[in-house]
Amino acid sequence: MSRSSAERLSDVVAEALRAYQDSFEGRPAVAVCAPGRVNLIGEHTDYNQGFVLPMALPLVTVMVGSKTSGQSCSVATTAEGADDPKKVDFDLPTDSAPLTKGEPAWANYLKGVVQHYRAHPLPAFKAVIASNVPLGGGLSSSASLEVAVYTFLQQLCPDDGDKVAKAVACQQAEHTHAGMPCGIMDQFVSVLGKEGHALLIDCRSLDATAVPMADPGVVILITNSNVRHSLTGSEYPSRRKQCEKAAAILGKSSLRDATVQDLEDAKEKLDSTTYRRARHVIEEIKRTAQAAEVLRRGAYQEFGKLMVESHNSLRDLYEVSCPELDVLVTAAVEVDGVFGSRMTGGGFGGCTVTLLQAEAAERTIKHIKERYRGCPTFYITTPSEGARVLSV
Ligand code: GAF
Repeated sequence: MSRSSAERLSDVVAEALRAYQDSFEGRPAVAVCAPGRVNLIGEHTDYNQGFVLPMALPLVTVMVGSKTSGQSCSVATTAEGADDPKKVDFDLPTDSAPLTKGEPAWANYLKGVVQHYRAHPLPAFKAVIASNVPLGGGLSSSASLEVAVYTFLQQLCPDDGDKVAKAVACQQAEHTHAGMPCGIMDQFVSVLGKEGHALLIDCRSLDATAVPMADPGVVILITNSNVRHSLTGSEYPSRRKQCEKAAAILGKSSLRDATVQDLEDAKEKLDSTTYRRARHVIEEIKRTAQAAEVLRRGAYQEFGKLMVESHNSLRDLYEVSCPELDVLVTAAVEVDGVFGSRMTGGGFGGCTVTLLQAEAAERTIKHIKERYRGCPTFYITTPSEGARVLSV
């Protein structure tokens, strides 16, 4: 926590360079990185075409490598938690032989992005991936990997530079090769994140507005519960289906177009689970637009209140929280100087995000440690830049 983000980035780059030397010898021609993210508010709204308000983190996935001749690519990973084998070889895709998913799981993100890359012909390459985004911690380790791979490929075979299309291609990779029907938030902010700003993303138009967060007296504390419940795999797609069902019953193309009044009018046609899911989404979309406006004014108390409302709604209506996240949020908001706290990301474990006065950070961490039975990890953080090319 005491290390600066620049130091942490150079650690990951050094690790990638060492692994490259071990695996392939020499120095790579290209180095890039792409950040993980934390979402301040607007949860499970992206696939309902609503608003989200994430920011890019100083935690990144780095990819270093070089072009090679022929058709065969070779990529190794040093990322903690990646399944075996840590090195894969595969041929560039062709129309008759596309890259398909398989094992190891970490390589599916890589192969998915190669398959969905938007410019041709791609040369073969050898590369190493390293990351300090905690895997499965709800800080978008997957999106940061996808966006790092895409950014790397751009250096080998430039595309048209359309950043939104880049995010969409990475989202497609996650759908087809990781089997996760995610929304656009994580890939979008990993590509377009802006230092010192959160991004208010309209997930319908795919427009984003940067909201400044440069008050030195206010910080973001991320607390990783270090738990991941196995429900995640099936629950996310099922939530998505419930939302689609609710929208169809309300006669809307998405819940973005629905109001609480529409929901009340149709209450008799909805089972209680579908009603609660839709209620969360409709209110969360409204809360997120309001939160961005409040943040712009520096009204942190109001912002904090909206964060807590969001958490309660995710816990009670959307049912994606878990006891560990609830304890972390309750503990955080007990501390003087904390504006608000909530779970962040898909849920069922992972992290909470807390907005607080900088001077309250130490006592908040101490208090959470006393109240939480598990082994939390803390990051005090500020908004960072999206994917970028590094010098080698
Ligand atoms: C995951 C998904 F990948 C995002 O698209 C988003 O839906 C989020 O869960 C919940 O807000 O991170």
